[in-house]
Amino acid sequence: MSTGAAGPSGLGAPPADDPDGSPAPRAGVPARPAPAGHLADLRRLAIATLDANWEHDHTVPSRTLYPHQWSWDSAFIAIGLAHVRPDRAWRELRTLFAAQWADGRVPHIVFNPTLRVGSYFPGPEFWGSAGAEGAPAAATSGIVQPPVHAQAAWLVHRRAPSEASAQALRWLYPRLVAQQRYLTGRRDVGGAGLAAIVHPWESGLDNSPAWDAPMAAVPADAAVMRAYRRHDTAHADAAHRPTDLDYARYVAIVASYRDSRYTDQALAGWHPFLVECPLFNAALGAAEQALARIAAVVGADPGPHRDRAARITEAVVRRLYDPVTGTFHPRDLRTDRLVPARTVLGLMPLILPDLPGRQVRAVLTEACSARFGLAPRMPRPLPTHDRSAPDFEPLRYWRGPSWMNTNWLLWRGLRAHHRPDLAAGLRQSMLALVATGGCHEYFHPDTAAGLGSAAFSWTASLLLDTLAEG
Ligand code: 9WN
Repeated sequence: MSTGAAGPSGLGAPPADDPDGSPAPRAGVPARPAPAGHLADLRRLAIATLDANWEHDHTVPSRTLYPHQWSWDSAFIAIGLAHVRPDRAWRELRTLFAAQWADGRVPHIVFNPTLRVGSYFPGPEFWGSAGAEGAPAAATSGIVQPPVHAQAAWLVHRRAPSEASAQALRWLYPRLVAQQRYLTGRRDVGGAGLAAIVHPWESGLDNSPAWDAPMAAVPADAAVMRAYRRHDTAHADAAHRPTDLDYARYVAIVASYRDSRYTDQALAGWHPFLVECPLFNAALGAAEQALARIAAVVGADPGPHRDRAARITEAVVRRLYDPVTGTFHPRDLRTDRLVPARTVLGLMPLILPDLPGRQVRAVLTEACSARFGLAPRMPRPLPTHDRSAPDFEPLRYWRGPSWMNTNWLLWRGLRAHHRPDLAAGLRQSMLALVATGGCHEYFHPDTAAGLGSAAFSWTASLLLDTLAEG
């Protein structure tokens, strides 16, 4: 596979394998603002990437690695499409929500039935959604991803409000409400008003060190993977992906849930992985804030959404904030303890607009520490894991590399909490990242070398949003 950088030189034919020739800024050297012409090139690259990944009624995250529709990808993608193809932005969200289950869950993958068996592992035959009560006609997975969709719908509408966008919101609103009801109802395993995730894939940060402790308790043997064919390692460097032992556990957790026909009843009694994740639950609270705004447009009452947002924020602080470390951690519901790893997940509650000042200050201290390197002038965006941790791995997926979506969420949080100085530094470093590495899936946190898929949709779409809102 190519891990070569794909800068904005390959316009119209995304992405070129060669870098644009500009030297990668060295760690410790602040990125210089890109000249305007350069920014126009970046924008063209992003649009070409999204156009190339458009598939009839949705956007694939990547043609090679992820050829179906993914839930939180579609939300991030819609946010970028709103700047250039607003009709597609709404189509993206409608297609995803057309596959919502009767209980309100929005599946993390909607499978494209025209693709051959084996185009992704685990595919529809493994998930077996057709056998589950309330599953849609389309084949889907049975798990979810962070609920960033209400925020996406609000941002798409806000970018170009029109009768058509108000109509799209009217269609989406009850579905978004049902999604929240599912997560705060059936998924409230801990009884505190937060949602539990039942699989690391539900976090979106699949192999984050945050999941090492809860995953260690899941019985599995890497040899199980001999019975399957992993699709990802045929398209990406195996050393940059989760291990076979990770996959053996992923498969075991899916099998546990699937064999119970994806019921959420009495999960605590039988399911091997149950965690309250700070990013997931911050998204849950931010979704209620977005729903309050959407409610005002569609003629519903915003009040209950504001109340729910306040309750979720309070529970995130009470359950997931550790005053000793000064950051947020996932809570493992099987042990009722906080997971000690300090990952980028711990910074994500900053997206909650009503996060109390004490926690805002703590998150900023953590983000600005040498662990993550946030600053008004910074060479690179934040990595996904604490740089000083012994298990920091700069090349392996969510265990160190920089990703656009976590940085974009933090950037939004900084603006919501009135830190334009830090938001500007982060924005500049995000633009420099893609200018150096191209629209890759993730990046080496020091060199910005592109890793994983070379034409990744949410990198492109969030780049468009970052460019537009300087
Ligand atoms: C499993 C599609 C998805 C993202 C996730 C990312 C990765 C899948 C995989 O790709 O996960 O869902 O096969 O590794 O971790 O965040 O939504 O882009």
